[in-house]
Amino acid sequence: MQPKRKVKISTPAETAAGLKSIQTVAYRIWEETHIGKGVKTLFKLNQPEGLDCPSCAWPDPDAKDVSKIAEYCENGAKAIAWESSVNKIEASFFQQHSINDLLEKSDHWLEKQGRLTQPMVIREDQDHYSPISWKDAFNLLAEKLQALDHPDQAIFYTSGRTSNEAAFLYQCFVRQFGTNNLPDCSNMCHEASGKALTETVGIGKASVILNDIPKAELLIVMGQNPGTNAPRMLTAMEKLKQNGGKIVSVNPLPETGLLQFRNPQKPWGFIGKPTAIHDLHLQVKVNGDLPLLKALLKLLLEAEKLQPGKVFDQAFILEKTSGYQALISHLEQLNLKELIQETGVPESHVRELAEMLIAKKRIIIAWAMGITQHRNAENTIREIVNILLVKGSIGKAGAGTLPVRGHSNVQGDRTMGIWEKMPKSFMQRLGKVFDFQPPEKEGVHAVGAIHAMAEGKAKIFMGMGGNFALAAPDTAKVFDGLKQCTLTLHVSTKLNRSHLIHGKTALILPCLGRTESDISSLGPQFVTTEDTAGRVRMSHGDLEPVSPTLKSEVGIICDMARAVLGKSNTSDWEGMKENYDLIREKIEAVIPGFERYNENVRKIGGFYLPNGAREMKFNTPDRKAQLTINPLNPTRQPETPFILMTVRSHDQFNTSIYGYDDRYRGISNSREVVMMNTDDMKNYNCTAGDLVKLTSIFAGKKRVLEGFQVVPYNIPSGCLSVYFPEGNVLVALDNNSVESHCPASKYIEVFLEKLSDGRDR
Ligand SMILES: Nc1nc2c(c(=O)[nH]1)N[C@H]1C(S)=C(S)[C@@H](COP(=O)(O)OP(=O)(O)OC[C@H]3O[C@@H](n4cnc5c(=O)[nH]c(N)nc54)[C@H](O)[C@@H]3O)O[C@H]1N2
Ligand SMILES: Nc1nc2c(c(=O)[nH]1)N[C@H]1C(S)=C(S)[C@@H](COP(=O)(O)OP(=O)(O)OC[C@H]3O[C@@H](n4cnc5c(=O)[nH]c(N)nc54)[C@H](O)[C@@H]3O)O[C@H]1N2
Ligand SMILES: [Mo]
Repeated sequence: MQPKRKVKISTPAETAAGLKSIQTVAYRIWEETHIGKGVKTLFKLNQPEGLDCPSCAWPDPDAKDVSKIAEYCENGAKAIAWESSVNKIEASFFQQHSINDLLEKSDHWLEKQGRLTQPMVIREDQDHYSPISWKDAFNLLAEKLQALDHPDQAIFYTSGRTSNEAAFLYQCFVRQFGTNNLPDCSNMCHEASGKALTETVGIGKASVILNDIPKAELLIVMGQNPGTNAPRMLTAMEKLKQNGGKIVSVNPLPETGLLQFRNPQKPWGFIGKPTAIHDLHLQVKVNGDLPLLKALLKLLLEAEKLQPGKVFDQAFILEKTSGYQALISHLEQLNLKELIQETGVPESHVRELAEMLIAKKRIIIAWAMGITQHRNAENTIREIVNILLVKGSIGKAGAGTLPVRGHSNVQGDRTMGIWEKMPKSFMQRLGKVFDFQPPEKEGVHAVGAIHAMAEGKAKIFMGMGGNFALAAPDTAKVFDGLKQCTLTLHVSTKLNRSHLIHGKTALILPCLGRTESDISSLGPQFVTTEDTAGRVRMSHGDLEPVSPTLKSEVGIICDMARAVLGKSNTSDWEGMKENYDLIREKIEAVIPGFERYNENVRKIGGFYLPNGAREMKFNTPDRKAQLTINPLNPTRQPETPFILMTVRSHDQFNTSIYGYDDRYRGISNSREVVMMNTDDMKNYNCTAGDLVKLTSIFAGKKRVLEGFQVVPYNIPSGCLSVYFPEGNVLVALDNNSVESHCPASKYIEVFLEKLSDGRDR
């Protein structure tokens, strides 16, 4: 057996960003856009009146803090270059390439072919996509939807790049059609954060804003790789360090962005001395976080007993929280040594972090997928909240919760109603404003959608952006489900695997990207987005669209709604399509916090949505923040030797694979690798480059990934790491979080078997 691409291994980088990141940006922009186009866009990026970067959801600086140079990062720039590619896919491309031919190509190759430019269809027994007019495409969709026995047989997925305006209209259309089947990428991302935070502090979003970070005395970054996935966060972390704050990372991997940083925004930042980022790294075992947090709480409690009132914020606890006594009794029953042993972290490090927590009052805890993509994710997040609450560290400057969102508008999409179970108050207002009776039955989430398709209960799958076939867990099962559908339809900018793993009939509807100008018969329109900190701002693209045939997402939804809803139509789809201010008026009428939306969003920097936790007002049933008791991790199958996590490389945006180099980790030329501890390698008689087979067994069923190359890596013994989405074949559909059904993509129990020697090849 030979690997498809032979991995090259070098020493992981010690410093994030710097000169190399500028060179990488310059190269990518040149390669994709031939300079002019991409550079023009970069200078508008994340400026108060410019474009909201389509990459991650990290907040932008306030207008007064924005320098004249662009606020961008290497990976934001790559996302821009990738979207504004000069390459195009036209009808002739599909004449040349059959589905089977395209299925042989890599995911990198598919997106690299450039932007989709015209609607395409493939019908039963055909093996090539062919062009279809917009009108016929909408009529075909209408015909298929109307032929269903019940609206719940259709599923309407959303990825997180969709604007507020498009997301609001989309959910409105779907609910008028008659279903709440609105799964989204958030179901596989921060769903657990939303749930655990809403229960404990009354709002499922971050309680801090960008300006809080430099004010914190201690920032703990858990299960997040900011250097790659939210690089602009490093600028805020650098400021925190300059103000004397401390940073602690909790991660099975020593991620480069958490070690040192050279700020590429500063004129000579890339040649001067780098800023050291973390003061302490706790190298936890995968999912060692919950016992770690409990151990920390226990150490804090011991210290509080010695110096009452000096460690805990007793006034805050008394006035603002419920559940203190129960939590204390629970902690007293736990055994510190056992907890520490479960974390995999040396006791001295746990004690060092506890000392920092004891001494500090303004603490922020940030987290991302390393915490949420676990079976017990909600428990871990509630434990994070426990620590912040006993310290009184929420609702004041420089203190609070920071779940770092992924996609650039994933938080806004949820605010707009993209959720399978929106609260009654929202549904009532929606029904009133649009004069219809919204469906009451709860819809399916992402995992539920796959079950529904696989069991034949759902027959139509529509994706508003995204790449569901690859992003979802249990690849084989998703593929089967999608293939059984009568219709699959995707509104997309680039070709991806979800277009190839298709239903009996399939449609591709190409749309404008965020970087492109969106001009209706009434003139230029802009859209709005919400970032991780809950700020809503406008975003203008100003590149010429890659093709005049493209429609905006808003335009597509309005035309679709008119075709599908026909006479039962209660909305002014035509008016809203031409004038996005009319959509914002409706959003204002339905969703609290959007008062004078059109006026406020035109102000430089936009506006913040209300956030009770930020003001120490907890919107829970007893109006207090909840201290909770969370059971320890469920026991794993004792015989499985490894826990595997799936992570992103430095050269991808989710399933969009920009290239094969994970520069910071020193892994290049291949993504088919497994990062492995050197002691484990010895035990398995493995050397670098050996090919191995990984097998996960869940509920008696085996799933296999073969031919991956071993990379010796600084990862705890007993833990392995592969890249997402390649690792998704190993994630069993029902291996998900108990409470919010987020796939446990970071907790896959596996066996490893050596197949052949790297040295022989
Ligand atoms: N350039 C770029 N930017 C992106 C994305 C992208 O793909 N590319 N994706 C966007 C999206 S949608 C999202 S959700 C975010 C994702 O941002 P991240 O959450 O940073 O992404 P992952 O690569 O999944 O990284 C998870 C981190 O958690 C660690 N980890 C894994 N398991 C555990 C564990 O059990 N405990 C702890 N403490 N740590 C663990 C991993 O080592 C890794 O450092 O980024 C967004 N931004
Ligand atoms: N094993 C494992 N699985 C995971 C994860 C993991 O860490 N491990 N992470 C999960 C997470 S956090 C997430 S968020 C999901 C991501 O899942 P998705 O959001 O479904 O996937 P993306 O890769 O972000 O989608 C990429 C596609 O979106 C389309 N696109 C890009 N821009 C636009 C646009 O402006 N408009 C429209 N309409 N389409 C556009 C392009 O065609 C592109 O091919 O994956 C999840 N799956
Ligand atoms: Mo995400």
